[in-house]
Amino acid sequence: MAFLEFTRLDERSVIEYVKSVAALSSLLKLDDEGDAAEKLTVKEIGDGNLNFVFLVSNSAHSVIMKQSLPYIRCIGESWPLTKDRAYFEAMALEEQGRITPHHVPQLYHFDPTMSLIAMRYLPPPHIILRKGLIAGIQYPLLARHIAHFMANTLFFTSLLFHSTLDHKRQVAKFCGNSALCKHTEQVVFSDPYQISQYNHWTSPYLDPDAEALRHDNLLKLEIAILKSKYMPFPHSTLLCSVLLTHINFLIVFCSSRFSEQAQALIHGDLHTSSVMVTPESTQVIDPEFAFYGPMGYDIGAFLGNLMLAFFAQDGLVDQPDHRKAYKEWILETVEDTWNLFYKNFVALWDEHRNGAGEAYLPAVYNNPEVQLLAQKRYMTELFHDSLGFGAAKMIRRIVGVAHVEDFESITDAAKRASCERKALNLAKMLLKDRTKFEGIAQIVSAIRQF
Ligand code: ADP
Ligand code: SR1
Ligand code: MG
Ligand code: MG
Repeated sequence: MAFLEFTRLDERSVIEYVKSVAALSSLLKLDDEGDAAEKLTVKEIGDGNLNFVFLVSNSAHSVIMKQSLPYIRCIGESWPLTKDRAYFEAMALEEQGRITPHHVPQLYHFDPTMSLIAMRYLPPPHIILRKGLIAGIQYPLLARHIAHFMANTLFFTSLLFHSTLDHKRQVAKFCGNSALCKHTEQVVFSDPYQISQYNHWTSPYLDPDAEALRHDNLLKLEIAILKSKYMPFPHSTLLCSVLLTHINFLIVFCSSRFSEQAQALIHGDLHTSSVMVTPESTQVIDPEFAFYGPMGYDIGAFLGNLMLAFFAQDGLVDQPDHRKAYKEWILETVEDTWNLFYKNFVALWDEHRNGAGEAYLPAVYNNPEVQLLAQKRYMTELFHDSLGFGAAKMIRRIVGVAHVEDFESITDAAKRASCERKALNLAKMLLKDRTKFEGIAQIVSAIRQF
């Protein structure tokens, strides 16, 4: 069978597909003498929200085949979403794999007609990090690895490394991923703060909390500022004018803060289900939301999801004390991730300050005091962005369309709501007061108080 037009694959047709592609046949040694071809097994293992994932194996090798259909898997055909997302995922896997090969599965093959990616299978004991966090497993290298992944992918795709022309070329390569950005604008930055048919929460316990979000104008202002950093300029201008008609007294403040940020190639969905781990290995998967956006969106996604895991712990065990040491480990990981990210990122900046990056004049780098000031300012703004985006990601997972297994696996609804409320209150505080925090240690202290 030739796959000349888009065809939805199933466990049977995946085998036909693999046989029709030389690169995959060769990986699986299908043309060799012996019984590898006959023993090919296929299993659909997708447990994510959007796509279908097949594990194809035989005695020679195992390959992951990920296909995007023109809708959202966890909702169904009633919510269309372009299948072109596979193209951006393939490009991002390639780019991130080039920058941090030890933390990204190798891309074997991409078929734009079939919206299909073939990549390296991450074998057991790799599991999805979120599942490891629910099971109470510690990963001693996680902070170091994820900080390395984020510092390198973000620095090497930023204007601190790129010339302005290269940067614009790169931005253009990913700007077509606008449908996925639009989706995020809706489910992360808009719906949790308004009535939406997709929103849900642990009702009736969190009914007043969800309603309070919809009436909190200051929170809506903060989320609008972050949304405008996330999305392209024409939208942010529009958003600003809409907002201004409602909150006139904030005109001056608002117009000085609104700006779009094509800061770096971001993963775009870096929650704890986009990371697969063993105690020795950390692998980042699923970058289908990748585009040139604000760095803080990735850092915040990761930190915010660790915080969700922290607040879920008390609901996952009978006695809160049972996970005391584990909760401490999560907090250490939050702190280490930011601190190591900071250290790695600034080290890359120092190392490449005489490179092609044009964001700062050589005069800035030639004066140690000014250079230090420039770096301090940059990193402080990034820290505050990360806190804001992290808070937004926490809120959307409690009252928005897509929730997280950390809380969903707490069967007692009253207990679940109590854990979710603490996370929600922390997130609201972070969103409003993020610029008052000077370092990650203060955030950890604040988390302890909830
Ligand atoms: P979605 O975009 O639908 O969220 P993911 O890329 O997150 O899809 O993949 C869904 C699931 O498939 C993951 O949670 C993981 O269990 C499995 N998976 C995806 N990629 C790999 C891989 N390279 N190796 C092993 N398992 C994988
Ligand atoms: C219907 S929202 C589905 C969510 O899953 C993905 O992983 C993204 O986070 C998206 O927002
Ligand atoms: Mg996923
Ligand atoms: Mg995905």
